[in-house]
Amino acid sequence: MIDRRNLIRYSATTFGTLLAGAALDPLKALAATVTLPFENGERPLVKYPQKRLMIGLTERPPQLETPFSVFNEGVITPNDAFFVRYHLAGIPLDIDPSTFTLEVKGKVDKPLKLSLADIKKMPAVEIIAVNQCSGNSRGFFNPRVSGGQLANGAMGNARWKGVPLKTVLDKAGVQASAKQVMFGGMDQPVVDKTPDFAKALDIDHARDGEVMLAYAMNGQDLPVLNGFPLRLVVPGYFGTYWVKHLNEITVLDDVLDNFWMKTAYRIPDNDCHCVEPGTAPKATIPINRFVVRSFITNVIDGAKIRTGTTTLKGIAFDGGKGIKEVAVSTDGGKTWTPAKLGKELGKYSFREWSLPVKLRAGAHDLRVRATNNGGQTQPMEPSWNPAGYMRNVVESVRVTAG
Ligand SMILES: Nc1nc2c(c(=O)[nH]1)N[C@H]1C(S)=C(S)[C@@H](COP(=O)(O)O)O[C@H]1N2
Ligand SMILES: [Mo]
Repeated sequence: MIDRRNLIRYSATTFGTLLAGAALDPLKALAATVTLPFENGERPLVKYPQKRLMIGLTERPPQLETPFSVFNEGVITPNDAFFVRYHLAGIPLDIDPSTFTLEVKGKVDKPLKLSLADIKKMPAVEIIAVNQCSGNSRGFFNPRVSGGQLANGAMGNARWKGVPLKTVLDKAGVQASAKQVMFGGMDQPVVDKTPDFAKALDIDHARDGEVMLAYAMNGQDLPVLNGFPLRLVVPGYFGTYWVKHLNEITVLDDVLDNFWMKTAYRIPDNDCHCVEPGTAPKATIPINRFVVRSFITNVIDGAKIRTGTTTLKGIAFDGGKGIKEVAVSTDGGKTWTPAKLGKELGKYSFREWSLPVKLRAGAHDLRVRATNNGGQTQPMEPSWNPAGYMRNVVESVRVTAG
């Protein structure tokens, strides 16, 4: 088991030792479990360096889901509770920040090799933005689909600090033929046939000034499992583009057609990005921006609460237009009342909301629905796609007052 004192003394270069020595099977050490609200939802609670107890999805590589109660603690997700998603078992554990280099190459006039110190010398920017896995909430899909069976904890909201990707691309001098920019991290497949993880953004998106090379999260170095020492932050876009341990940026004069762009992470090419359950889409596009979502965070499904006035609270977010309105229903969606919105922390952040409601004795079906500044909202019925991406149905929280 990991010793708490070790955790406090932890440094990036000892991470590998800690993980190898202590946590390869942290699950049994604790023997505590939680049950997510779908079939086969039993999960171990696990302890990794720099993380509090998290919901364990896989061990190799470590994949951790945030316990949902964390979202009720505050609008910023603490680093030690932020979810972890990896594809490849060969994750970099012993990273020396003093020798780390980021390479910028491909269709550029001046290829670059930047140290972390070089990057930290450039003018820094900060943004509060949600990172959410495409498969967040996949476990609720009906019919079920394959992939990580996640509840609603594969998302988090943090204050990211770093340099705009544009600054670095401009230094390198992007050539006129550029179409996309490819991002590679230090993690690697452990078997040859697994394709290495790399993602790409269109050149205009990469140069929009918002996409960021981040070295800090909530005022601290990135946690190792969240991409130390440098990661891409793509505000409003699904987590798959937020490449961790980022050490290679390649400007392409073509569209990247590797496994991770051409085969995986694709959604049906239609308005709802959905198909009839059980069928395959005719045409697909790469997954991109978040759809609007909202959650009640202070009352959980199945809870017993006191009759009378309860103040419901929660969070809402979207892909970057910003939240315009949040409405709450206590009768399963028949009638709606606007909630009070919390402080605006930027259009990519979670937005808090609250509303006092009066509940008579008996069963109630609580719902929350957000609308963004683009008029987009959440459907009352879940839509389906074969990969289990982009769930954004109006969720139902059934409670009994008495
Ligand atoms: N290097 C690397 N970066 C990666 C991935 C990965 O497997 N390797 N997974 C991506 C996916 S699918 C998600 S959802 C986010 C998750 O970020 P987090 O682990 O910091 O929460 O990382 C992205 N960046
Ligand atoms: Mo993801």
